[in-house]
Amino acid sequence: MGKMLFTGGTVVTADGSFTADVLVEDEKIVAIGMDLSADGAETVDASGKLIMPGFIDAHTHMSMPFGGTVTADDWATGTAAAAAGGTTTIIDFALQEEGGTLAGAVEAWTEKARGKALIDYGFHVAITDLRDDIKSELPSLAEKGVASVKIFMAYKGTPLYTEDDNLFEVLQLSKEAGVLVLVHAENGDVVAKLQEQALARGDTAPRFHALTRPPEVEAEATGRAIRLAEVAGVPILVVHVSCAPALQEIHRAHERGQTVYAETCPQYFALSYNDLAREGFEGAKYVCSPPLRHESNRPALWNGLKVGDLQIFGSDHCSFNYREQKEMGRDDFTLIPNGLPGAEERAMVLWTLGVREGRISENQFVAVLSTNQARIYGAYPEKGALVPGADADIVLWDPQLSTMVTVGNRHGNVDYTPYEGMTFEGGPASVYVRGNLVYRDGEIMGEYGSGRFIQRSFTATGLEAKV
Ligand code: DUC
Ligand code: ZN
Ligand code: ZN
Repeated sequence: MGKMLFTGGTVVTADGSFTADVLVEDEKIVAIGMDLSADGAETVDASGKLIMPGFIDAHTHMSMPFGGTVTADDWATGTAAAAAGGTTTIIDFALQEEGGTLAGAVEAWTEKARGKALIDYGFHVAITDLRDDIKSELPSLAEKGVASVKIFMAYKGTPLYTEDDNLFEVLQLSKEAGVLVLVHAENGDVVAKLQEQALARGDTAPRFHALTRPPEVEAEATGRAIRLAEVAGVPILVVHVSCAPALQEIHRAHERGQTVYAETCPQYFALSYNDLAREGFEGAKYVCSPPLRHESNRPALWNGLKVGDLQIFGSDHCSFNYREQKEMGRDDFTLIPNGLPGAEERAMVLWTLGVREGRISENQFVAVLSTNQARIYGAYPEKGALVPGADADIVLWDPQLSTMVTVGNRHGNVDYTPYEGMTFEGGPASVYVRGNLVYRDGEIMGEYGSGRFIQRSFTATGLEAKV
């Protein structure tokens, strides 16, 4: 690509909003300022639009085997959905196979993305089998630009489940290895016990998914993981915080001065336990973990985003079709694959319920969708920032856009949407990855396979990004 000049828009960053032109050349931002000269550049009229750094979604599960099946979105349809939501980079979870290596996980995920990714991407590796050779292998992950690992404290009875001793050892090793540890915090033993008891009583409907994973089970695991990180003396990141009691544990850690990062997700704001409790088997469409909560948790979560206890808003996009996939659990809620699509709706949900309702500012919107993610995950300032030298990942956000979500206007590969019939305000008019147009006015414009792997590292931030 050549040169491009975005004119007439309002630049919105994590720090402030101002009127400026943005000049792009050779996939990079080269200048931001008033009345920049076009000088042969193609001009893009951004009037009436907000010019934001491309959104980063560091929580997706594309083509991932899980719950006896594989997620419905592959790297083409999943990144198309993400792009249509203004996302220019995803960081996806590569799973270590039982008996496999961390490098094997990265290789397998590299193959999944090959020829399909429409936007840039990175990986976290989920460690599922912590053998001695894996402990020695850990530092080589960071050298590959894979600067984060995930541990599942939940899903007892599956290879994902990890005991405390292994979680603790990974935390201890993480500093030296240069990787940030992410945790899925739910007490797997207690969930398994509650599930067994529910099934024994004949409680098989989807809503028992939530009733066997109460908020306290998430809060307990969140507090435990945070304390283990404190003992190990390292930062930790808690993904998909869904409820007030779990957030309270994070807030307490911040009061003690501990470095704890935390993510929350759109489904915990736009959907609730009432959806899971819908008539018949309809609730299966809303099964994800941690589960959808009672609405009373929302004020605390909004406050967490506002004051910075929650720094990241990720989608946890983990899509399964209703037919044949969610249906696997018709007679037993524990067999419903856990996960919801949300990469496409993530920013719209946050704009509609957050910015428009005055709960967070447009700058906080950019921070939690983009800048904080880049900083915390070691991709800043190449990603997550509108500054000279950064990749020209740009969203032209149209605050006037109004979208009624229905399965037919989604860009993913799922046979339903949990947001069916909801109307969201604001949305991306066009989306550029390294200056290349990938999405405009409802249409995918980019080339599948053009997304690039991004190397992440903590050499600049030393695992402790200030956000
Ligand atoms: N939760 C989900 O809902 N799906 C994938 C994994 C997870 O932790
Ligand atoms: Zn999880
Ligand atoms: Zn997830």
